[in-house]
Amino acid sequence: MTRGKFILIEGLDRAGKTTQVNRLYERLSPNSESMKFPERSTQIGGLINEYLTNKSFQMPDQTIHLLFSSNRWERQEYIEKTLVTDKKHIVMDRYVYSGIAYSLAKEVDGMDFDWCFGCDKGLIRPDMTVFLVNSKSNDNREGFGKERYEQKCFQEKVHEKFDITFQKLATKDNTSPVQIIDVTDKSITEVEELIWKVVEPVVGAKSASNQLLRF
Ligand code: Z5A
Ligand code: MG
Repeated sequence: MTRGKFILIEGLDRAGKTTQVNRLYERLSPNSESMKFPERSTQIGGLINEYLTNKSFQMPDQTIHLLFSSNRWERQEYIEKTLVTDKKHIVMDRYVYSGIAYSLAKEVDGMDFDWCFGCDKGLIRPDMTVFLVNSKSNDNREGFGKERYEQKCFQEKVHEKFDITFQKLATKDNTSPVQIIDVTDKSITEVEELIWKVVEPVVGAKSASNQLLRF
């Protein structure tokens, strides 16, 4: 078997990403690993966690952006080993697109798309990204509002910036496609089936080589 496939689930807050990452990971088990960003268990992840959960913990917007990116870089070797050496699929919860969209939504002078993307250039790129969209607000779902970015008007801006980011990072030959899935009024199981419909052909296809895609 050639290398495993890298499937990324993105979406706004409480869209159900973690729920669906767990479902997909189980479906692909034992040939799968699940991962998430921010990966809060590392030293860098600890700083990110403090920033997200403690609103009085101050940090320049540039610094926290670079920490989110560093957090992805520190896990690259592990991602490569999992896909190429272990030949397992990875189901990922948030990654580069979240990194760019949330920072762009802050509308900080100088932090334009190129600036935000610069530090992520060269990271391993997913074979497919699934973007969960809910046309109703997710703010009634459990846990919403506890962390720094969880405010309705900010989330609307983030949605807009996700769309821009997907357009800017689209590849000409449609390697690494983004599939948008509308989860409005759908049950967890219904969403799971919609995701499986687009992911199954990707995980079922043989890779021509062990070569990984890169941003
Ligand atoms: N961030 C950033 O700024 N830069 C970066 O580079 C990265 C991230 C990587 C924390 O992320 C913050 O970091 C996030 C972006 C920023 N800030 N915001 N906002 P996180 O991923 O750690 O956040 P989280 O705490 O895990 O929340 P979440 O990921 O947004 O939630 P979710 O994973 O999408 O939802 P869930 O946990 O699967 O589900 C939430 C609840 O809804 C739960 O009770 C479920 O049972 C329920 N649920 C799920 N699906 C359904 C359906 N279909 N129907 C009904 N109920 C459902
Ligand atoms: Mg989550």
